[in-house]
Amino acid sequence: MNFNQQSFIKKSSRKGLRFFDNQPVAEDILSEVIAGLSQPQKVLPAKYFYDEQGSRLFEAITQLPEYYPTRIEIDLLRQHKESIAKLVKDDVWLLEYGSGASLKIRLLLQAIRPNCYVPMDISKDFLLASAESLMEDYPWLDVYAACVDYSQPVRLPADMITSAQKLGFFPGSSIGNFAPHEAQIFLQGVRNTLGKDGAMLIGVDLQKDKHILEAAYNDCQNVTAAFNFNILHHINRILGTQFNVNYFEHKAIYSENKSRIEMHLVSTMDQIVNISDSSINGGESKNIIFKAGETIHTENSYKYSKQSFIDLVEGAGFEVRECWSDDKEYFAMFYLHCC
Ligand code: AVJ
Repeated sequence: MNFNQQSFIKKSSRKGLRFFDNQPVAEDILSEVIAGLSQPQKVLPAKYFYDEQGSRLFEAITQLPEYYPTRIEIDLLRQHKESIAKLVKDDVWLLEYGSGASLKIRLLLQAIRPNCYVPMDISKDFLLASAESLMEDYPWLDVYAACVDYSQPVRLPADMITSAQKLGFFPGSSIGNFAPHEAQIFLQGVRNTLGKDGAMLIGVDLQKDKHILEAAYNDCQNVTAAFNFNILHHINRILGTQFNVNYFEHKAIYSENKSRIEMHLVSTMDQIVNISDSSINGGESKNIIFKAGETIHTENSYKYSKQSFIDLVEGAGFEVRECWSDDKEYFAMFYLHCC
């Protein structure tokens, strides 16, 4: 990722909103997409679901009857927000990874009243729009938005470095998008960003019956399918490729032995998709060949037991201070402290 610091710190036109713009550039996206689609099992990084349309589709998913994680997590935040507020210091900075619509954070703001809220998301327009409406509703809140790809090491600008306590917020079981070994590396990076006195509030989807899991990713209204197809629409728009989504089908299955939901796009026929963008890299071009039935693996969503998740976070330099979950133990929220 190539960038120099200065040019990215902007004063958004929106009143008092500080904004750090480090959105990935097309070059990097092109080489990442070509690399992924050139593998024996074709893959596309899940982060490319999230253009503005993708962020909206995900918000729609969170409203679906089959998609239980968001509802349970919101209940847990409502129930325990006072306990969480008692655990953090008055001048805390709240750093949210993958903030999306910044809806869940609203449940904590009044109780915690952070000194500064730092929403981080790869979807720039959605991030800025969400930050703006938050500032309208919470005029006392200082917001410093950061358009970043948090799956990569994030180097925050100097004026985002503070001696105040930092509370990381990573809801929704987005940690599940990382394979466990990658999740550990990511959490170690977060641990370093939060510092010795830091803390982390993280939501994780727990292992459960396969049918409940598969229903959550194969909803009757096909919103998840639309979300899955959107990765092709997004790539077509930014790289000028000609993927025809009608030549693909949505598939989401639970792998018991890998303890993960896998989402795929299945090619319904033999087809060739050319990936080249003369304006990028002097016209790097490649034909991607699909056989009928071949898939693009678009997302993993790993599910944990409470113990396997405790092992993961302890291995990344955190200690578990609190754990809250619903009666059916479908979803858990952990409050961690940096060791
Ligand atoms: C945002 C990654 C937590 O894996 O459950 C929802 C994304 N994918 N439906 C998840 C998603 C399909 C979601 N995360």
